[in-house]
Formats: sequence, C-alpha cells, structure tokens
Amino acid sequence: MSQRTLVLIKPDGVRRGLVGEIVGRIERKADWRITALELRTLDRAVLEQHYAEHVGKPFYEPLVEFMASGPVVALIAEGERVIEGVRALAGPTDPIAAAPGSIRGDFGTVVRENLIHASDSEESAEREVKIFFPGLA
Ligand code: IDP
Repeated sequence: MSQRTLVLIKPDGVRRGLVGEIVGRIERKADWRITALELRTLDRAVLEQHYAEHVGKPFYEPLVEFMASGPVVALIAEGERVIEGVRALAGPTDPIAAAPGSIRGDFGTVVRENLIHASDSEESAEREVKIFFPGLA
C-alpha cells in the first residue's frame, strides 16, 4: 500500500538549522523516497488553503503569522504507510507531550512552533500535494 504524504519543515525548523536532521530521519526510517523538495516562503493565500479547517480558531492568526515568518521546506515522501509513519516520527502536536525520540519531542517546546507538518490521511495528503505541488497532483 504505497502512499504519499506532504511534509512541511516549519520556519522554526529552517531557522534552527534542523532541515538536515528532519529530512535525515525521514530518509533513514524506511525505504521511503523523497520525490519533491523545495524551500519557499508561504503567503497568506496558500496558508489559508492549507489550514482551512482551523480558520476562526483562536490560534489561527498567530499560526499563519508564524508560518509566513520565514521559509519552509515543502516535500513529498512516498512509500509504504508513509502517512502514519511520518506522523509517528513527528510526534503529537504539543512538543512537551511528545516523547523524546520523536522530532517534536526532541527539539520542541512550543505548541505553535512544533517544527513539522505532516498530512494526517490520504485525503489530506492529496489535498495538500495539490496546494504545494500542483504540477504533481
Ligand atoms: P498537527 O500539526 O499535529 O496535525 P493540528 O491540530 O492540525 O496539528 O494543528 C495545526 C497546527 O496548528 C499545529 O501543528 C500547531 O502548529 C498549531 N496549533 C494547533 N493547536 C494549537 C494551539 O492550541 N495553540 C497554538 N498553536 C496550535
């Protein structure tokens, strides 16, 4: 059951020089393949699409501001159970609650600045690939 997932290394991860670390963990976990990868600064329109389900929540505006505060690395990873797999590597949303050994658990303390986004289902992955890599949708 090969899948693909959309991953963002958030601006905190890029600023802190953790791109290699995070991409390396994804590469080393399994024979998943990275099939697209790009550094880019996101604008409001893209973030509104990406975080559509959170529009109106109290954390939405600061989240968009943070996500637009510097470049992110957007990538697509493909392989067996890669959606669940990268979510497991990332750990839960709150980095303090995330177990050491996970990306958020090893490097994060702040709920908003939690280093990585990874699609949470096949439907989200396809929707998000369309947003970030329309040519590959
Ligand atoms: P996920 O990224 O772990 O799937 P979501 O619930 O989809 O989590 O939330 C999207 C992002 O919004 C989170 O990764 C985090 O950056 C931010 N976020 C979620 N909940 C809160 C909160 O309660 N306070 C501040 N930021 C939040």
